[in-house]
Amino acid sequence: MLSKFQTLYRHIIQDERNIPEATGQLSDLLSDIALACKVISLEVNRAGLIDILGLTGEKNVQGEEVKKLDEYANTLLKRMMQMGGHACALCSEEEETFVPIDEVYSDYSHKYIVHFDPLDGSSNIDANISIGTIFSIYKRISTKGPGTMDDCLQYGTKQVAAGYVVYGSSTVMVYTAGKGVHGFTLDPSVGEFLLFSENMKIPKKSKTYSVNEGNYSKWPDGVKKYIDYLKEKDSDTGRPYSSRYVGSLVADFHRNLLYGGIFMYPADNKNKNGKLRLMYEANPLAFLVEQAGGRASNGEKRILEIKPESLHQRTPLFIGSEEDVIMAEKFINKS
Ligand code: P6P
Repeated sequence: MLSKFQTLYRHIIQDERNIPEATGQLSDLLSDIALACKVISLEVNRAGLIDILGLTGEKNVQGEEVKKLDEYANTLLKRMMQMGGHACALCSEEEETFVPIDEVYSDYSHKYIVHFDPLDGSSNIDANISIGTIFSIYKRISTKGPGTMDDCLQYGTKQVAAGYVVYGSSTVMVYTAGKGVHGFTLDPSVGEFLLFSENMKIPKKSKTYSVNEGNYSKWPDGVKKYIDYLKEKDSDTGRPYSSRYVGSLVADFHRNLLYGGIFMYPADNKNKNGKLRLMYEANPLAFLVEQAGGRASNGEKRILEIKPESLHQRTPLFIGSEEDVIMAEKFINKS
Protein backbone atom coordinates (compact mmCIF):
# COMPACT_ATOMS: atom_id res chain seq x y z
CA MET A 1 0.00 0.00 0.00
CA LEU A 2 2.86 2.40 0.80
CA SER A 3 3.88 2.44 -2.88
CA LYS A 4 0.49 4.02 -3.54
CA PHE A 5 1.08 6.80 -1.00
CA GLN A 6 2.76 9.05 -3.57
CA THR A 7 2.09 12.70 -2.79
CA LEU A 8 2.05 15.45 -5.40
CA TYR A 9 5.12 17.13 -3.92
CA ARG A 10 7.17 13.92 -3.89
CA HIS A 11 6.10 13.17 -7.45
CA ILE A 12 7.08 16.66 -8.66
CA ILE A 13 10.45 16.45 -6.91
CA GLN A 14 11.12 13.01 -8.43
CA ASP A 15 10.02 14.33 -11.84
CA GLU A 16 12.48 17.23 -11.57
CA ARG A 17 15.33 15.32 -9.86
CA ASN A 18 16.49 13.85 -13.19
CA ILE A 19 16.92 17.31 -14.76
CA PRO A 20 20.52 18.47 -14.20
CA GLU A 21 19.73 22.18 -14.36
CA ALA A 22 16.64 21.89 -12.12
CA THR A 23 16.93 24.23 -9.15
CA GLY A 24 13.75 23.08 -7.43
CA GLN A 25 12.01 26.37 -8.18
CA LEU A 26 9.47 24.81 -10.56
CA SER A 27 8.73 22.15 -7.94
CA ASP A 28 8.11 24.85 -5.35
CA LEU A 29 5.97 26.88 -7.77
CA LEU A 30 3.78 23.86 -8.61
CA SER A 31 3.43 23.14 -4.90
CA ASP A 32 2.45 26.75 -4.22
CA ILE A 33 -0.30 26.45 -6.87
CA ALA A 34 -1.45 23.15 -5.35
CA LEU A 35 -1.61 24.74 -1.89
CA ALA A 36 -3.70 27.65 -3.20
CA CYS A 37 -6.06 25.18 -4.86
CA LYS A 38 -6.44 23.17 -1.64
CA VAL A 39 -7.66 26.37 0.03
CA ILE A 40 -9.94 27.19 -2.92
CA SER A 41 -11.33 23.66 -2.66
CA LEU A 42 -12.21 24.29 0.99
CA GLU A 43 -14.17 27.41 0.09
CA VAL A 44 -15.82 25.86 -2.98
CA ASN A 45 -17.01 22.98 -0.83
CA ARG A 46 -18.21 25.34 1.91
CA ALA A 47 -19.67 27.95 -0.43
CA GLY A 48 -23.23 26.96 0.38
CA LEU A 49 -22.59 27.30 4.10
CA ILE A 50 -20.71 30.56 4.45
CA ASP A 51 -22.75 32.57 2.00
CA ILE A 52 -20.01 33.40 -0.47
CA LEU A 53 -22.29 32.27 -3.24
CA GLY A 54 -23.89 34.90 -5.37
CA LEU A 55 -22.53 37.92 -7.12
CA THR A 56 -20.18 40.68 -6.02
CA GLY A 57 -22.07 43.02 -8.30
CA GLU A 58 -18.78 43.66 -10.12
CA LYS A 59 -17.94 42.70 -13.69
CA ASN A 60 -14.55 41.32 -14.79
CA VAL A 61 -12.55 42.35 -17.87
CA GLN A 62 -14.69 39.96 -19.90
CA GLY A 63 -17.80 41.88 -18.84
CA GLU A 64 -18.93 38.77 -16.96
CA GLU A 65 -20.62 38.98 -13.56
CA VAL A 66 -17.95 38.09 -10.98
CA LYS A 67 -19.05 35.57 -8.39
CA LYS A 68 -17.49 36.01 -4.95
CA LEU A 69 -15.62 32.70 -5.30
CA ASP A 70 -14.06 33.93 -8.58
CA GLU A 71 -12.69 36.94 -6.76
CA TYR A 72 -11.57 34.86 -3.80
CA ALA A 73 -9.73 32.34 -5.97
CA ASN A 74 -8.07 35.08 -8.01
CA THR A 75 -6.87 36.96 -4.94
CA LEU A 76 -5.58 33.78 -3.31
CA LEU A 77 -3.61 32.65 -6.36
CA LYS A 78 -2.19 36.15 -6.89
CA ARG A 79 -0.99 36.37 -3.28
CA MET A 80 0.46 32.86 -3.42
CA MET A 81 2.45 33.73 -6.57
CA GLN A 82 3.62 37.05 -5.11
CA MET A 83 4.75 35.51 -1.83
CA GLY A 84 6.20 32.35 -3.39
CA GLY A 85 9.05 34.25 -5.06
CA HIS A 86 9.26 32.07 -8.18
CA ALA A 87 7.17 34.15 -10.61
CA CYS A 88 8.14 37.51 -12.09
CA ALA A 89 4.64 38.14 -13.46
CA LEU A 90 1.20 36.58 -13.41
CA CYS A 91 -1.73 36.80 -15.81
CA SER A 92 -5.27 36.02 -14.75
CA GLU A 93 -8.63 35.87 -16.51
CA GLU A 94 -9.84 38.20 -13.76
CA GLU A 95 -7.12 40.80 -14.36
CA GLU A 96 -7.19 43.36 -17.18
CA THR A 97 -3.44 43.08 -17.80
CA PHE A 98 -0.44 41.20 -16.43
CA VAL A 99 0.62 41.72 -12.82
CA PRO A 100 4.41 42.23 -12.56
CA ILE A 101 5.95 40.82 -9.37
CA ASP A 102 8.87 42.65 -7.75
CA GLU A 103 11.71 40.61 -6.34
CA VAL A 104 10.96 41.82 -2.86
CA TYR A 105 9.81 38.65 -1.17
CA SER A 106 12.82 36.45 -1.72
CA ASP A 107 16.18 36.17 -3.41
CA TYR A 108 14.85 33.58 -5.86
CA SER A 109 15.44 34.45 -9.49
CA HIS A 110 11.68 34.83 -10.05
CA LYS A 111 12.20 32.95 -13.29
CA TYR A 112 8.64 31.96 -14.17
CA ILE A 113 5.48 33.44 -15.67
CA VAL A 114 2.13 32.03 -14.55
CA HIS A 115 -1.17 32.31 -16.43
CA PHE A 116 -4.32 31.12 -14.70
CA ASP A 117 -8.06 30.98 -14.97
CA PRO A 118 -8.75 31.03 -11.23
CA LEU A 119 -12.22 29.52 -11.32
CA ASP A 120 -13.32 28.33 -14.74
CA GLY A 121 -16.99 27.51 -15.17
CA SER A 122 -17.86 29.69 -12.20
CA SER A 123 -21.31 30.44 -13.62
CA ASN A 124 -22.08 26.90 -12.39
CA ILE A 125 -21.13 27.59 -8.77
CA ASP A 126 -24.68 28.02 -7.48
CA ALA A 127 -25.81 24.81 -9.19
CA ASN A 128 -23.10 22.76 -7.45
CA ILE A 129 -21.66 21.71 -10.82
CA SER A 130 -17.92 20.93 -11.00
CA ILE A 131 -15.72 23.98 -11.63
CA GLY A 132 -11.98 24.31 -11.89
CA THR A 133 -8.68 26.19 -11.85
CA ILE A 134 -6.44 26.07 -14.94
CA PHE A 135 -2.76 27.12 -14.90
CA SER A 136 0.08 27.48 -17.38
CA ILE A 137 3.77 28.13 -16.60
CA TYR A 138 6.52 29.59 -18.81
CA LYS A 139 10.14 30.53 -18.20
CA ARG A 140 10.74 34.28 -18.41
CA ILE A 141 12.55 35.71 -21.46
CA SER A 142 13.71 38.91 -19.73
CA THR A 143 16.71 38.48 -17.45
CA LYS A 144 15.87 40.48 -14.31
CA GLY A 145 13.32 42.64 -12.55
CA PRO A 146 9.55 42.35 -12.83
CA GLY A 147 8.23 40.40 -15.83
CA THR A 148 7.24 42.11 -19.10
CA MET A 149 4.41 41.68 -21.61
CA ASP A 150 6.84 39.83 -23.93
CA ASP A 151 7.46 37.38 -21.09
CA CYS A 152 3.70 36.82 -20.89
CA LEU A 153 2.92 36.44 -24.61
CA GLN A 154 4.86 33.31 -25.54
CA TYR A 155 3.78 30.45 -27.85
CA GLY A 156 2.11 27.53 -26.11
CA THR A 157 5.02 25.34 -27.22
CA LYS A 158 7.16 27.25 -24.68
CA GLN A 159 5.17 26.08 -21.65
CA VAL A 160 7.29 24.29 -19.05
CA ALA A 161 4.29 23.05 -17.05
CA ALA A 162 0.49 23.20 -17.08
CA GLY A 163 -2.43 21.68 -15.28
CA TYR A 164 -5.85 22.03 -13.75
CA VAL A 165 -7.72 21.32 -10.54
CA VAL A 166 -11.35 20.20 -10.82
CA TYR A 167 -13.50 20.84 -7.74
CA GLY A 168 -16.08 18.09 -8.07
CA SER A 169 -17.25 15.08 -6.07
CA SER A 170 -13.58 15.05 -5.09
CA THR A 171 -10.84 17.56 -5.75
CA VAL A 172 -8.48 16.31 -8.46
CA MET A 173 -5.26 17.88 -9.75
CA VAL A 174 -3.80 16.90 -13.13
CA TYR A 175 -0.45 18.34 -14.27
CA THR A 176 2.37 17.91 -16.72
CA ALA A 177 5.92 19.26 -16.58
CA GLY A 178 6.63 17.92 -20.07
CA LYS A 179 7.19 14.33 -19.00
CA GLY A 180 3.71 12.82 -19.10
CA VAL A 181 0.39 13.69 -17.47
CA HIS A 182 -0.22 12.70 -13.85
CA GLY A 183 -3.41 12.77 -11.78
CA PHE A 184 -3.82 13.29 -8.03
CA THR A 185 -6.86 13.20 -5.74
CA LEU A 186 -7.00 15.40 -2.64
CA ASP A 187 -7.33 13.35 0.55
CA PRO A 188 -8.91 15.92 2.89
CA SER A 189 -8.06 13.81 5.95
CA VAL A 190 -4.31 14.33 5.39
CA GLY A 191 -4.57 17.44 3.19
CA GLU A 192 -2.42 15.85 0.49
CA PHE A 193 -2.91 15.31 -3.23
CA LEU A 194 -2.29 11.56 -3.67
CA LEU A 195 -1.33 10.00 -7.03
CA PHE A 196 -4.17 8.09 -8.70
CA SER A 197 -2.82 7.83 -12.23
CA GLU A 198 0.66 8.27 -13.74
CA ASN A 199 1.38 8.89 -17.44
CA MET A 200 -2.30 9.26 -18.28
CA LYS A 201 -3.16 8.62 -21.93
CA ILE A 202 -6.36 9.74 -23.69
CA PRO A 203 -7.95 7.06 -25.92
CA LYS A 204 -7.02 7.68 -29.58
CA LYS A 205 -10.68 7.46 -30.63
CA SER A 206 -13.85 7.94 -28.62
CA LYS A 207 -17.64 7.78 -28.85
CA THR A 208 -18.31 11.06 -27.07
CA TYR A 209 -18.53 14.66 -28.18
CA SER A 210 -18.89 17.81 -26.07
CA VAL A 211 -20.25 21.01 -27.61
CA ASN A 212 -22.98 23.57 -26.94
CA GLU A 213 -25.40 22.59 -29.72
CA GLY A 214 -27.47 25.66 -28.96
CA ASN A 215 -24.96 27.49 -31.15
CA TYR A 216 -25.51 25.15 -34.13
CA SER A 217 -27.17 27.76 -36.35
CA LYS A 218 -24.19 30.11 -35.90
CA TRP A 219 -21.45 27.62 -36.82
CA PRO A 220 -19.52 27.40 -40.10
CA ASP A 221 -20.81 24.66 -42.47
CA GLY A 222 -17.84 22.34 -41.82
CA VAL A 223 -18.58 22.21 -38.10
CA LYS A 224 -22.29 21.58 -38.74
CA LYS A 225 -21.42 18.73 -41.13
CA TYR A 226 -19.06 17.18 -38.57
CA ILE A 227 -21.69 17.25 -35.81
CA ASP A 228 -24.29 15.82 -38.23
CA TYR A 229 -21.76 13.07 -39.12
CA LEU A 230 -21.32 12.15 -35.44
CA LYS A 231 -25.11 11.67 -35.12
CA GLU A 232 -25.44 9.29 -38.08
CA LYS A 233 -25.84 5.57 -37.36
CA ASP A 234 -22.77 3.56 -38.38
CA SER A 235 -21.65 0.79 -36.05
CA ASP A 236 -18.29 0.35 -37.83
CA THR A 237 -17.24 3.82 -36.66
CA GLY A 238 -19.05 3.70 -33.32
CA ARG A 239 -21.65 6.24 -34.41
CA PRO A 240 -23.87 7.84 -33.27
CA TYR A 241 -21.58 9.32 -30.60
CA SER A 242 -22.94 10.23 -27.17
CA SER A 243 -23.27 13.91 -26.31
CA ARG A 244 -21.81 14.96 -22.95
CA TYR A 245 -21.62 18.68 -22.14
CA VAL A 246 -21.35 20.05 -18.59
CA GLY A 247 -20.76 23.66 -19.60
CA SER A 248 -17.66 23.66 -17.41
CA LEU A 249 -14.52 23.27 -19.51
CA VAL A 250 -12.41 21.60 -16.84
CA ALA A 251 -15.13 19.03 -16.05
CA ASP A 252 -15.70 18.24 -19.75
CA PHE A 253 -11.96 18.05 -20.46
CA HIS A 254 -11.24 15.82 -17.44
CA ARG A 255 -13.97 13.34 -18.38
CA ASN A 256 -12.71 13.19 -21.98
CA LEU A 257 -9.11 12.73 -20.79
CA LEU A 258 -10.16 9.70 -18.75
CA TYR A 259 -12.68 8.08 -21.13
CA GLY A 260 -11.89 9.66 -24.51
CA GLY A 261 -13.87 12.34 -26.29
CA ILE A 262 -13.69 15.51 -28.33
CA PHE A 263 -14.52 18.90 -26.78
CA MET A 264 -15.36 21.71 -29.17
CA TYR A 265 -15.94 25.41 -28.81
CA PRO A 266 -16.03 26.59 -32.46
CA ALA A 267 -16.02 30.13 -33.77
CA ASP A 268 -19.43 31.30 -34.84
CA ASN A 269 -20.95 34.24 -36.69
CA LYS A 270 -21.08 36.21 -33.43
CA ASN A 271 -17.76 35.13 -31.82
CA LYS A 272 -15.27 35.19 -34.72
CA ASN A 273 -12.61 33.57 -32.50
CA GLY A 274 -14.89 31.48 -30.33
CA LYS A 275 -15.32 32.03 -26.59
CA LEU A 276 -12.37 30.32 -24.91
CA ARG A 277 -9.07 32.04 -24.23
CA LEU A 278 -5.77 30.98 -25.75
CA MET A 279 -3.35 31.75 -22.92
CA TYR A 280 -5.12 30.39 -19.85
CA GLU A 281 -7.58 27.83 -21.22
CA ALA A 282 -6.60 26.45 -24.65
CA ASN A 283 -2.79 26.44 -24.31
CA PRO A 284 -2.54 24.65 -20.94
CA LEU A 285 -5.15 22.03 -21.92
CA ALA A 286 -3.47 21.61 -25.32
CA PHE A 287 -0.10 20.98 -23.64
CA LEU A 288 -1.75 18.40 -21.36
CA VAL A 289 -3.69 16.64 -24.10
CA GLU A 290 -0.65 16.35 -26.40
CA GLN A 291 1.39 14.94 -23.49
CA ALA A 292 -1.45 12.41 -23.06
CA GLY A 293 -1.35 11.45 -26.78
CA GLY A 294 -4.28 13.61 -27.85
CA ARG A 295 -4.59 16.61 -30.19
CA ALA A 296 -5.68 20.24 -29.93
CA SER A 297 -6.30 22.69 -32.77
CA ASN A 298 -8.36 25.70 -33.73
CA GLY A 299 -9.75 23.56 -36.55
CA GLU A 300 -6.85 24.34 -38.83
CA LYS A 301 -3.74 25.01 -36.72
CA ARG A 302 -2.13 23.38 -33.67
CA ILE A 303 -3.20 25.40 -30.62
CA LEU A 304 0.36 25.49 -29.24
CA GLU A 305 1.58 27.17 -32.45
CA ILE A 306 -0.95 30.02 -32.47
CA LYS A 307 0.86 33.35 -32.12
CA PRO A 308 -0.29 35.16 -28.96
CA GLU A 309 -1.24 38.77 -29.76
CA SER A 310 -2.97 39.72 -26.49
CA LEU A 311 -3.50 38.28 -23.02
CA HIS A 312 -7.25 37.65 -23.34
CA GLN A 313 -7.10 36.51 -26.97
CA ARG A 314 -9.79 33.95 -27.81
CA THR A 315 -9.48 30.91 -30.06
CA PRO A 316 -11.78 28.26 -31.48
CA LEU A 317 -10.93 24.97 -29.72
CA PHE A 318 -11.14 21.34 -30.88
CA ILE A 319 -9.41 19.17 -28.26
CA GLY A 320 -9.33 15.53 -27.17
CA SER A 321 -8.93 12.09 -28.76
CA GLU A 322 -6.50 12.41 -31.65
CA GLU A 323 -8.52 10.60 -34.33
CA ASP A 324 -11.67 12.55 -33.48
CA VAL A 325 -9.91 15.93 -33.68
CA ILE A 326 -8.32 14.94 -37.02
CA MET A 327 -11.78 13.98 -38.35
CA ALA A 328 -13.22 17.32 -37.21
CA GLU A 329 -10.37 19.15 -38.98
CA LYS A 330 -11.11 17.20 -42.19
CA PHE A 331 -14.74 18.35 -42.20
CA ILE A 332 -13.77 21.93 -41.41
CA ASN A 333 -11.05 22.13 -44.06
CA LYS A 334 -13.18 20.33 -46.69
CA SER A 335 -15.71 23.16 -46.37
P1 P6P B 1 -21.37 28.01 -23.13
C1 P6P B 1 -17.67 28.57 -18.65
O1 P6P B 1 -18.26 29.86 -18.68
C2 P6P B 1 -16.80 28.46 -19.90
O2 P6P B 1 -15.81 29.44 -19.91
C3 P6P B 1 -16.19 27.07 -19.96
O3 P6P B 1 -15.87 26.56 -18.71
C4 P6P B 1 -17.27 26.26 -20.65
O4 P6P B 1 -16.73 25.17 -21.37
C5 P6P B 1 -17.87 27.28 -21.60
O5 P6P B 1 -17.62 28.58 -21.05
C6 P6P B 1 -19.37 27.08 -21.72
O6 P6P B 1 -19.82 28.06 -22.64
O7 P6P B 1 -21.46 29.07 -24.20
O8 P6P B 1 -21.61 26.63 -23.67
O9 P6P B 1 -22.18 28.29 -21.90
